[in-house]
Amino acid sequence: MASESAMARSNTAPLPIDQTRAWKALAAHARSTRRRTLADLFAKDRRRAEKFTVEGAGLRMDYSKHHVDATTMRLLLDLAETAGLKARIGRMFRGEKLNSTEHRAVLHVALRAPRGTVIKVDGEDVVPHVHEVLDRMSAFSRRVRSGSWKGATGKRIKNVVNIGIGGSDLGPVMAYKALVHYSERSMNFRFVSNVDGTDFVEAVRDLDPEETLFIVSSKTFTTLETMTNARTARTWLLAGLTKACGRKGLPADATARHFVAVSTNAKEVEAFGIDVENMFGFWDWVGGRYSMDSAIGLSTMLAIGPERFAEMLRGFHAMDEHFRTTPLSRNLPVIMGLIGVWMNNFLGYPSLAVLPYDQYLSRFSAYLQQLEMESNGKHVTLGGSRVAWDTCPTIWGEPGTNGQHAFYQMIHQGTRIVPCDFITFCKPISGLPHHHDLLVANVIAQAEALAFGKSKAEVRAEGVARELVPHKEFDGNRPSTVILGERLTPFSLGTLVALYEHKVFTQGTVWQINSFDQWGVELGKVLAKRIIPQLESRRAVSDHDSSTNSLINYYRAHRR
Ligand code: G6Q
Repeated sequence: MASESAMARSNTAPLPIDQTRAWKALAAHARSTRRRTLADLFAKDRRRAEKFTVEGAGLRMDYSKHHVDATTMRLLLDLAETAGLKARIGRMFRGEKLNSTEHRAVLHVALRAPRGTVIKVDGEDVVPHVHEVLDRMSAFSRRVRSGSWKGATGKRIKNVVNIGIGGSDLGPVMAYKALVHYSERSMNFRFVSNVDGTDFVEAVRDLDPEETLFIVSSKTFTTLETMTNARTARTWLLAGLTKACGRKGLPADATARHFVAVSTNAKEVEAFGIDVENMFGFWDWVGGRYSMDSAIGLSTMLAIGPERFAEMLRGFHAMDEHFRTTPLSRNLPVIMGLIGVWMNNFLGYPSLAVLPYDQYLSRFSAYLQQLEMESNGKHVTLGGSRVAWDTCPTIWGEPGTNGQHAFYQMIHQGTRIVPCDFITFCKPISGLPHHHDLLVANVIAQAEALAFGKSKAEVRAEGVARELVPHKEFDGNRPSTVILGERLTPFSLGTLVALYEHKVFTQGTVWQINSFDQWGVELGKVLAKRIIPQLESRRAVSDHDSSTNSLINYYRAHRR
């Protein structure tokens, strides 16, 4: 079987993945093992947990509670081989332009490459540029955190508001919440993303403009939501400062003292009134959803400081190295990705719940929704033909134990199987070890209950009334993965995010799709631009379908 790179060299399209011998073998294997339960698998092999647990970069992943055996894993690894995964990992790390529809390299791994590593794009080493920006971010963060950077009226900055959306928001929000324990508690961090004006209003309602710094985070610096919020922020700031300055009048550099930008678009940044000296750049080879460790992470660095940020980058890099160098059979992101393919394509489970048992990871599932679904929610292959197999499942989840008191009912007794990723850490941050034991007992118990359930006989033996027995029975046989880290730190957060980034890469490679573009978000944006003036127009609208016309006209009649 020729790999993608061999195909690319010979200029022929790869065989569709579902036509390959490896795929067909997995389909046959799935049919022949359909009736086998997790209880059967565990009963047959006392060393099962040990055999189906892998470790890397400080994380331990137990995937023994999946419907896999040695044959399944061999066939999945054959599939990875057939898809040319190993070679493609090398191509990503070498800076090849894997994002074929945008002709871009895919180099988030360069964002955490140590100084001295050489990674070239179009013949130029990009790592020195990465470190030049990191150094500038560090110097800036030190000034703000120490109070030597002053606002226009001479007050120190106490509030940082990140304005961005999608990839320029979800990572920063998730990372701030995840690492708030390590943050500078004398400062407030807020995040504004939604064009809904209430997002901005609520974020700044108790803030003093004299003490507030806005980071406008936008790769393009043209995004409707972000630029609308940025302009509103500038108006709010200047109004507040004008009042504070009174007769002295506003200093000429007022905007520049309270606004910095993270962008690739210097021209627009300057046009907005932000000093390009205070612009932190990144590059077209960093996708938005892969950018939380680039300058887009400036709010994270301001919160936790440059040293802790560097520790987070070391965590990312540790997982990058694990992914790049470890044999596929012991490679965490590869195994995670392949198990996902097995469940999605061969067992037919259409969603994945990601359930962190760590309150600090409260936005982790939301972050992964973008990372996974924007990357792999595609129906066209790299070659441009329609895929004949399913791609990304629906990703969802909330932190445990809260989820247990909400939607776990469906996970345990619903009609659809929902595979789960449970994530937790051995050592608590809270200083309340008893709470932590309760938390961890719950995550371990959930995985056990899902896998082994409770039979009718067991329910009866508890003396349950006959008519209640069917309601209290648990089928079990429901798959889950348990990911354990030592403690939630900047380092372990980096490893965890990189684990999922490379899982996405693994799956995108098998599914033969481009995980690095996002054309699917365009159409709605274009149509909204057409509708905006129609909402404000005095004339009734009739050039859409009847539903769209009626929604627009109803809103026009009721908008004020
Ligand atoms: C992510 C996407 C998207 C992007 C936002 C914000 O991979 O590209 O979520 O991050 O649309 O874009 P800007 O940073 O350009 O404002």
